[in-house]
Amino acid sequence: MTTYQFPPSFLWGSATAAFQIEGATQEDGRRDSIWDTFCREPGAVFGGHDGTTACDHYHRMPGDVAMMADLGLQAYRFSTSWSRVRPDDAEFNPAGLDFYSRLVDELLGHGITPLVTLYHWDLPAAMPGGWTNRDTAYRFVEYAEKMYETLGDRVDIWTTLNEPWCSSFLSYACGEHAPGHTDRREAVSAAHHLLLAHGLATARLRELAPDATLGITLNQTVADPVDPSSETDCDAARRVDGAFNRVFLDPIFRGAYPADVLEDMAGFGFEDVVRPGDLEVISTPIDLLGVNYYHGDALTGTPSDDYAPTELPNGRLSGSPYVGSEWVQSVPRGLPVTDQGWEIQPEGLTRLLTHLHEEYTGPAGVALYVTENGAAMPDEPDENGFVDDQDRVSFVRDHLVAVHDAIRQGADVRGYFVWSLMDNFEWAWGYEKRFGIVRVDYDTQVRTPKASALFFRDAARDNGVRR
Ligand code: IFM
Repeated sequence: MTTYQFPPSFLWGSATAAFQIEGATQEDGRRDSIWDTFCREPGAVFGGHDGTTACDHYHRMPGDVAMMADLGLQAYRFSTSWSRVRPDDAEFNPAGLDFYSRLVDELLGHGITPLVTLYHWDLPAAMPGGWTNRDTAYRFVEYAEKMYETLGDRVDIWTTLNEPWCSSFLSYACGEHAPGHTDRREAVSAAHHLLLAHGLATARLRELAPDATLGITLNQTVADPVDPSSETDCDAARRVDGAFNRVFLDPIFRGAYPADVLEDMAGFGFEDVVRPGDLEVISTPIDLLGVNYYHGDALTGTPSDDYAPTELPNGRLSGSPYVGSEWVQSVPRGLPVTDQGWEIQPEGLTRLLTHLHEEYTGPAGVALYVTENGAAMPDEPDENGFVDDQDRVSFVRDHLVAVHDAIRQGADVRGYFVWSLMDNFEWAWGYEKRFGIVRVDYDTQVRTPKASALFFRDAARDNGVRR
């Protein structure tokens, strides 16, 4: 048994997102987000599930914060809902602002550090054109300013966007997420405007709060060729690394879209949306990079019927081709998988963090945080609702060891946020997949910490894990 001890100030937390847990979608002035309208489209979400009630966190927030405190969580990453705070793209909504203000007070009252994410996909449905409209980026800044005005006296750590790859390519090209479009030009336009929104908001928040910790969260993959000696497989890996990782990392850290990505995506309209000065704004210095890691990909450029995309429960196809790619396919490697079929690959997290540190964040003096990592597992509650999820315990433990390895190799990783605090609305999968370390009984809304929650509580207390 080895003990993996983390640096003294390492932050142990859990993460959620507004639309996935809050419910109360039509209460106290909140109005539709693009996810509310998407959920109403027949076949868009598994079982026709929606966010109307979710975990009812909007009404149960004080109890949820008390539960976090009982679990010894030191930090909580949550998102504020633009649709609750400025519904209909009009007046700001005092009741919406008040909810987040009360949440922050409750957290601080329990000694829990708040990390705010300003955008976790629930764009007000009233925004014309969504993220394909450049104006949305400027509206985002107004919203960010308002959130800072409301919470800035108590919140020090802010991230602008969560996983812009999902809110652009997965949403506008793959059709898997709201608004469910399948147009590559729209995806490129959305990606650029999201990045612009990030840069503009970061610059404005920096003016308002010179000492705040500002950043963005990206979901990242580790793209490996299936056969490292095959040129087509190596090229497939390069393309995916470009279209998934570098298309966001390079503009933020280097002020330019990567040349090979522009070449791969020629004809998708970058030249129509990128205006002079945009990249300077997008590369406004940040202090932290949030990394969401779930698994890597083994890529091949050789078409084969063996690797056909799998059908999602909502009838759509997963593994939609990455935008900008020639034919590429992520190939199963025979690794154990989660309940969503995602391969479990902890060593990928070590490689990802050290790579990011060496190539991007280290030279810029930017800290890394793992802002999401976790697994959907086929939970089986006992008669008391307790889930002995040893599979999730192993997942989290192995990934924590991977983070520890990265730190040992020099990566400046300052914290780990398990996804997720509790079972919640898993987007196109509805409530079918469970990621929580706390079980939610959706009939009664009773919360029951799983074995993984108790494991994580002990790891946070000990500032380390043993394996
Ligand atoms: O549930 C999501 C979360 O909203 C964003 N990152 C990935 C999680 C699991 O799919």
